[in-house]
Amino acid sequence: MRVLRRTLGTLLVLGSATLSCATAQGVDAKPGDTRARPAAVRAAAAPAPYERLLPAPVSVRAAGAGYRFGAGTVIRTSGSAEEVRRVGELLAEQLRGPSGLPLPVVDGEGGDGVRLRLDEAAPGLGAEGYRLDTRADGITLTARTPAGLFHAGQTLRQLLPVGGPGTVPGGTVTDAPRFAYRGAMIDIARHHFTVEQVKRYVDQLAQYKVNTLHVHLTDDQGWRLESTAWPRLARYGGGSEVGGGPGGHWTKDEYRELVAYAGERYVDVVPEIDMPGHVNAALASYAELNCDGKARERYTGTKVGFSSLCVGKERTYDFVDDVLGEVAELTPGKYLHIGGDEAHATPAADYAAFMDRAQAVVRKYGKTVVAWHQLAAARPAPGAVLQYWGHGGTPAKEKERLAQVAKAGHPLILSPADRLYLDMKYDATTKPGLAWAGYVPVKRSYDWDPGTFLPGVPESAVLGVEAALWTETIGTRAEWEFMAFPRMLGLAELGWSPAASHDWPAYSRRLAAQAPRLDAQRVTYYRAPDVPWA
Ligand code: IFG
Repeated sequence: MRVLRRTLGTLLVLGSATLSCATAQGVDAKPGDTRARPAAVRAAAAPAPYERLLPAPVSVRAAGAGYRFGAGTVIRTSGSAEEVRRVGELLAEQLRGPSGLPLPVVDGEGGDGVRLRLDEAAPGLGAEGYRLDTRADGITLTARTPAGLFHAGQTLRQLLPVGGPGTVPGGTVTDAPRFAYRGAMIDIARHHFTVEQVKRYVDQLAQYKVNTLHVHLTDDQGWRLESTAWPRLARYGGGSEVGGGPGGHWTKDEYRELVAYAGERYVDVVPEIDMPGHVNAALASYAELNCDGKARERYTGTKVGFSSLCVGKERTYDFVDDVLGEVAELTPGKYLHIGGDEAHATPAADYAAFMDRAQAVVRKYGKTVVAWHQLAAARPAPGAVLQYWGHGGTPAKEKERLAQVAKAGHPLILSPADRLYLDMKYDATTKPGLAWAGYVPVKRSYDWDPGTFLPGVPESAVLGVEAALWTETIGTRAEWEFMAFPRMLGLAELGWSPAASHDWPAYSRRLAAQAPRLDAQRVTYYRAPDVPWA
């Protein structure tokens, strides 16, 4: 990793192993060699747009004249696949914003403007990377996949003033993500949220190259997804939520709508049906699911760990098979999350036996298991992914077990509660949220390295990172956005940017520079005191 340290103390990372060939043409970082220093570096004034990019790209080479982006700009998708044209249309819509710039999307490479080019042979860009070349006559986005072109477009958005014309300085951004899985979880079970509200979150996540939305669909307080085979789950079990509100649920069509919307923005939806614990809504909906044959009352409190499916009853496995089969049918992505956390009302041997069967069902429907890391104490199925949600107080032996499981070939998603649980208060002044894992200020949420975080877990075993927003205390979009932003941008950076670009002072300045964009999008983010907002 070659790094050019700027006089302003900002890290501009030049190249990484995956992009070595791309940076072969990159700047050769010999201290003092001003010729090699990108124009953006020489401009010691306010940081050039390249300096503000979040997540930080792998390499930036600023040079040459810039491109005037404005009323005359055309978006060109050169005779490519229909999907590239769709990316072009979506990018035009995003770049237009409130400005009303025409930005027609035309088919055909020639002429100036913003060109989207698929190049399967583009070196070192991988499945999501891109190159963004800006010269006086236009801007060329190159990627091996439409996802890469989409990500290039999100970078271009940040190189322009919010929603309007402007000049993009000449130069080349070459970029690719550090981790494959960059996720956000939203709990719509404790408090019901609509598909429209979740779509807005998808827009915000995709803007920062987050590529996975994990939806926690079921819990003690509510079942939020329609089931054909077990209709009372949503119709009755969805009629409650924390605090006693009306709750609600999504029809299958609404769920399909969210999956499609997210897919167009290269965000994969991972559904979670939590089991064998966190199931009171199901036990309230069907007496036959209870060991004693009696339906439970619906629950509107915030306790956890008191409910369990009846592991010894065969009817339970009809339920598991039907529900997971229906969810798998709605899931184009590879992952299906079966929860597995806080099964305190399920004896350990029963838990292991249950999870063996539940994992086999997931596999039968062609999906890959994701489960909370408690599965490590049972028998993770081959290829199962474990999601770590431990914290400073998690016993060492629990972490050691995780390292063993990782070594046995189970990828980990890191969601440490004292870093990435967005329902953790920022500090004592935070109104919503909880504090059982301690306060999580913006800096603490960002300032750690997933590649070295868990002892004995090498970076190669880390599939990625995910920030989870549990909604026991979050009932409105304003509270949601207050807790999720700006910490979600730290997740985006941890998941995408090279380890060597990790630097709180530089990151905090780039984060502060996102304020006009967040303001324009009316995001009710927390202007945290540990961020140098303008
Ligand atoms: N832990 C529970 C969540 C939620 C959370 C609130 C997990 C995996 C505490 N399980 O996190 O259901 O109650 O911070």
